[in-house]
Amino acid sequence: MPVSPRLCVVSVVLLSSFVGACGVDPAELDEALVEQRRDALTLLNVEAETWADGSNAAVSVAGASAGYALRVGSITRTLTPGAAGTSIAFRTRTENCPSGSTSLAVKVNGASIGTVTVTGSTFATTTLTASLPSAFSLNLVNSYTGNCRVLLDTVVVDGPTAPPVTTYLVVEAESATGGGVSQPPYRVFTTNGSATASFSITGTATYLTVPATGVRCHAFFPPRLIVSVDGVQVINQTVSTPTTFSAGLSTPPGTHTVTFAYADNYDVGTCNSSLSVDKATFTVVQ
Ligand SMILES: [Ca+2]
Ligand SMILES: [Ca+2]
Repeated sequence: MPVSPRLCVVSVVLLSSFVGACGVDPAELDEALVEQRRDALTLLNVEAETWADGSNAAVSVAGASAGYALRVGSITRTLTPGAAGTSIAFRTRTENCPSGSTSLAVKVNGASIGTVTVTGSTFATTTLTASLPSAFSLNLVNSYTGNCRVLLDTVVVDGPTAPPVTTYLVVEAESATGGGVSQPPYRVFTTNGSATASFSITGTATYLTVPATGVRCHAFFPPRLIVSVDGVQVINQTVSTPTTFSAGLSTPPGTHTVTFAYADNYDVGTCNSSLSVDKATFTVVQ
């Protein structure tokens, strides 16, 4: 979900990742928030009864998805999941099997990928792991004897699990309120003080970077940057040259505050010690 949609500009930056900017004040935005949806794991989900033909009947059966299953003898169908799959799952049950079980031999493009053992008269799912192309011929052969049959309910092809979606939320220090003054791209503090901005995230913030620089007037008293999230210090560093500071986080979804603070101001004569802080960029994992 977008972060504070009313305050964010949306555009696609990269295919596989997103860069976001979302300050408290829309006028402060200088980057874009974009978002990537997690790809669906399931590539294809077929109601097997739709494959019915003269040899394999669609039968109404309690507990079946969509109310029907396919009474399978021997059948070959083309499946087109559209992307490489990693497994195929069969939801099956037996029908009229004196011994309580039977099996389905499974071939993909003519090569065996395994056997589905079918047991009992309630539906259960068996998953075969296989490297599946984006389109393939699926062949099923029931090993039944006599009246023992397989009722096939659904066939599901899954692809690899999509990686977590990462977004980046930028809170400009200029958009914070409190001490210091806005001198884009920085908020500049010339006396000790702090400024705070709120931000909202729909995922977990796992990392924070804060670019800053400072003017040092005394070797022993360099400017100090303190960054807090929800009032808890996460960065406390001296800074007198342009530096990007970072910290690991575990900030849950919701609305939070980030505070940029300047400490250890130490002026000498006409030298005016200061801290310039640019922004806080949060890595957010959905
Ligand atoms: Ca079904
Ligand atoms: Ca800035």
